Amino acid sequence: MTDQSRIEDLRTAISAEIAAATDLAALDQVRVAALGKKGSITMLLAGLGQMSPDDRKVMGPLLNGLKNSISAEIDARNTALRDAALAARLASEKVDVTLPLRKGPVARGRIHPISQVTDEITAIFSDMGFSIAEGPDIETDYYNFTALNFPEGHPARETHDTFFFPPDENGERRLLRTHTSPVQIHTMESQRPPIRTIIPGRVYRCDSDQTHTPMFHQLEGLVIDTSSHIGQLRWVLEQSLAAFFEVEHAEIRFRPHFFPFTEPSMEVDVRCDRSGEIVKFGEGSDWLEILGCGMVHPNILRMAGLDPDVYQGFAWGIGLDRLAMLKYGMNDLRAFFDADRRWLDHYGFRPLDLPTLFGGLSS
Ligand code: 2NL
Repeated sequence: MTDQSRIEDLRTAISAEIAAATDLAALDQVRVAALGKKGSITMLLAGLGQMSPDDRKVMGPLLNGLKNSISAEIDARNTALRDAALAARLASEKVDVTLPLRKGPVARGRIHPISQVTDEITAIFSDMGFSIAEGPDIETDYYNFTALNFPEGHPARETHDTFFFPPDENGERRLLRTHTSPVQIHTMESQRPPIRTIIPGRVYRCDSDQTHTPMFHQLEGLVIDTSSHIGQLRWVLEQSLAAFFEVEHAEIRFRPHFFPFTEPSMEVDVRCDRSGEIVKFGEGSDWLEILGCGMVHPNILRMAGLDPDVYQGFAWGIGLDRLAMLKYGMNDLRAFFDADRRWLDHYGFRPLDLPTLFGGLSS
């Protein structure tokens, strides 16, 4: 075999390796094996020094030609592989700008019906000049019961109905508030009349069945002034119920009742029509119990530092969960607390459709 054909065989072998390299790392291995410090072509070139001048004259050009052409082949393959890699990346990262936009949180998110109803009632009472107050879910026995004229031994003070925490080092048991009334006591203690406030919030009772959940939502209202009276209470309730149910007129009737914190105490029914699928308010010959109310008990005013011979007040309490069910036609209370996206997609409200009196509460 001549030197020339040995060089051609080597060229053919390296060329095949170059063609077989499918990525840049593999191609670099071929380059090192041929042209690196100990590469096959490098070693042959190094052998030129030991040759006779005649042999060197023949082999020198042949080997240098081999080196140059393999170098050029590697460069060409390198360029081709880079181009292919770039083309693949461009293809895989292609963005179709004609696709519709994915909806953001503002478009996809939904406001829970309880939040919606709270916002609606807040808008109604803000318009009437009421302020909105909030307070802690964890309360003391004093603010939840004593200051509200619950006598010692009242059934609501039993562990049976109320979630109590273990007693602290002074033997005092904190509890989860069973109504929002403690916030009204804090309000009476911290500001002078006239007071016109509503308090929405979570309340807790040891109760769980088809129509009761251990946590539910209440909204209470409190008005205290030197001449507050039942006629004003009736007007406030009728106006706010008509606004809430988005009807011209909401006729109500008072039935005598008992609450420890009011005297006299009344339960309130609202006129409605229950002959169809959904309850219609402001018409019909039926009555639906909707809330409880009364004139603030003098003991409560006294305990809060207000003279009952100077000040009088009225208060009411209403369940927000049932109110939401009545207005928006939901029949299972427990679905409120399931956190089921499908339910919320159906019954929830769009976050930017804020309820206002001028823009419509629920439109
Ligand atoms: C209901 C209706 C009611 C009140 C809550 C109240 C608060 C203070 C003083 C007097 Cl600080 N009253 N709130 C009044 C009447 C009814 O809630 O059905 N409750 C069980």
